This record gives sequence, C-alpha cells and structure tokens, in this order.
Amino acid sequence: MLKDDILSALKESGTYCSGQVLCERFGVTRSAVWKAIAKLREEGCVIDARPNRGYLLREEGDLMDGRALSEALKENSFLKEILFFRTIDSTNLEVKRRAEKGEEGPLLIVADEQTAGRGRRGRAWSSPPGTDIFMSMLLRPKVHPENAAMITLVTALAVAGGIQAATGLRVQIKWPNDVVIGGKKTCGILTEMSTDLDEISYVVPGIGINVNSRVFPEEIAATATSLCLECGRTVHRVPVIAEFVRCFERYYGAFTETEDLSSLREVYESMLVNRDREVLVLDPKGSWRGTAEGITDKGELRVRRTDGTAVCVRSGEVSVRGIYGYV
Ligand code: BT5
Repeated sequence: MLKDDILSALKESGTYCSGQVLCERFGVTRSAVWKAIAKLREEGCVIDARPNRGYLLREEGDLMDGRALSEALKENSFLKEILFFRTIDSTNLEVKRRAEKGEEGPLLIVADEQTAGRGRRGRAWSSPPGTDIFMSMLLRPKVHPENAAMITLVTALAVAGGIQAATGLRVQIKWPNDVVIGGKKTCGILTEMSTDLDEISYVVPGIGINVNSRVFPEEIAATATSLCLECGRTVHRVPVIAEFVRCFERYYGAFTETEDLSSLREVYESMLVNRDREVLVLDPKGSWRGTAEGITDKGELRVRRTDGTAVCVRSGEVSVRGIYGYV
C-alpha cells in the first residue's frame, strides 16, 4: 500500500522529504502522495507539511499488521493460529465461515477495518480503518450450551484486564458485554454460537475496542469513548491485543474448569459499573427498576426489586440500563 511505503520513507529519512522525491520514488502523482499523507494522519501520524521542504514525520501513529501481531503473541500457547486482515466484512463472519469449514481453533482473527461490523440483535458496530481493534476467536469449548453465555462475561473480563495492563486506565464492565471507561462504552462484545444436537459446535466471541478513534458517528458520540481519548495519547493496538489474549487464556481456563464463574465472580463484581446502582431492566414482558447487587456464579445479574425481592436476570433475555442513561 502506498501509504505504508510513504510512512517507511518518512521514517527512514528522519527529516523533511519532498513531495517530488516521493512521487518519483513510488511512481505516483502528487495528489496520490497527498491522499496517502491524509490517510496516515487519520491513523494518528503527526506529519508536518511545509512548502518547498515537503513532509516530516513528527509522531508515528499506530500501525498494526500480521507480523507485529505474531511477534507480540509468539509466546502464547493458547491460540493455534492468528490471522490479520486489513479489511473484512466482519471478523465474526470470517471466523464462522472457517468454523463451518471445520477449522478447529482456537483461532484469533484481527482486522484493521470492518465493512459490516455488527452488534447484537442486528445493530451495527462502527468500524473505521486505522484506529481500532476488531477481533473474533474460534473456540470449541466442551461445556453445556446453556453455559456458553458466560463466555461473554469471561471475554469482558479479559478485555478489561488487557486494557488495564496495557494502559493503566481504570476500566469497568457494564453487565453483560460492555467495557466502560468513565461511564462511556469503549468496547462491545458479540458472542455467537452454533450447537449440534445438545453439544456446542463452536463459540465465537467478537470484540470491538475503540482504541484511537477520536470522533464517533453522531448517534453514539455521547455514549462512546476510546482508549486514546481517555489516556490523552495514541495507544498501540498490538500490546492491547497481546494483554487481552494473556488474560483471556487465564480466565477461560478458570471458566472451563468449573463451567461457571465461581472463581471469577469476585473480580468481575469488582469491575461491575452497575453494582449498587439503580438499573432499569428492559424485560420484553415489561420494564422494571431495581438495584443491581452483583452477579451469580452462572453470570446472571442479581437485581433487588423495590419490594425487596431479588431477581436473577439472564443476559440474552433482557437488557439493563442505568436509570439516568447508558450506565
Ligand atoms: C455490541 O453490541 O456492543 C457488540 C459489538 C461487537 C463488535 C465486534 S467487532 C469484531 C466482531 N465483528 C463484528 O461484526 N462484531 C464484533 P450491542 O450491545 O448491540 O451494541 C451496539 C450498539 O453500540 C449500537 O447500536 C450503537 O449504539 C453502539 N455502538 C456502535 N458502534 C460503537 C462503537 N464503536 N463504540 C461504542 N458504541 C458503539
């Protein structure tokens, strides 16, 4: 890709590099160079442009590629394969296609951009190029299908742990599947499953993390944030992914051992943004209010109703919202 070549040339030169030299070196027009520079800036590179002198790379953005990923994950023994796509429809769809063809996994697919990123219940996931993380795993856990929904909570825990380890940010979880910083959503998780009779054929947790996005589409601008906005600097994506995988391996192992969250409940609850807060439970049979107290070993949310009774709310059946807004 031209922009990658231009970035290498700017890095190599270490000083101003004229537009003309870049055009000649890569056999392209000035406008192509300009477009590539604009793209690099979108990806977080800080590039000075001066008349008569050309371009100077002041600060590198965050480039992610398959080689950097493999290098960062070379010591992991959990994943059998790691694949990187510059652009893809949806990493969940790609993992499902491979699962249907019989790939065993565990497999991790990471993309720089998605053209059809999806949330739950047919909602869309904003997936621009160059800034964020879109990834999905192929798992074939030997657990009862009823227990598979807990993998979403395990994944949220691993994302929270990974972000904390890579950035030092204080991260919370909005039950069951959002990772939240400062009350805003920085990650969403979509877990899909295929069963064969009474057995799990495969489970695909898909994870979208806003890393270096600075602006969001209008409809999510008030509720979304990114690691970069929270840290005040560009955050490198590869270490976030590597820390996530490290945490996931540990938490997933704990989950599959007992087929529940008994050994993870405490750490999950310590991050639970809803804890001791009033929540609105959006039950299709009628919404009601209560105070979230924590989770059960099965990953349900324990909510105390105003009449004092405790109800265990299952993900997938209901949604939960803070009474004043998103959390
Ligand atoms: C989710 O759904 O939060 C699950 C999102 C999973 C995305 C990953 S990316 C890799 C993998 N491949 C896919 O195709 N998907 C997965 P849900 O709870 O339904 O939330 C969706 C809602 O979040 C949308 O309706 C928007 O309101 C909001 N939203 C969309 N994009 C967002 C973003 N980038 N950041 C924060 N909020 C967003």
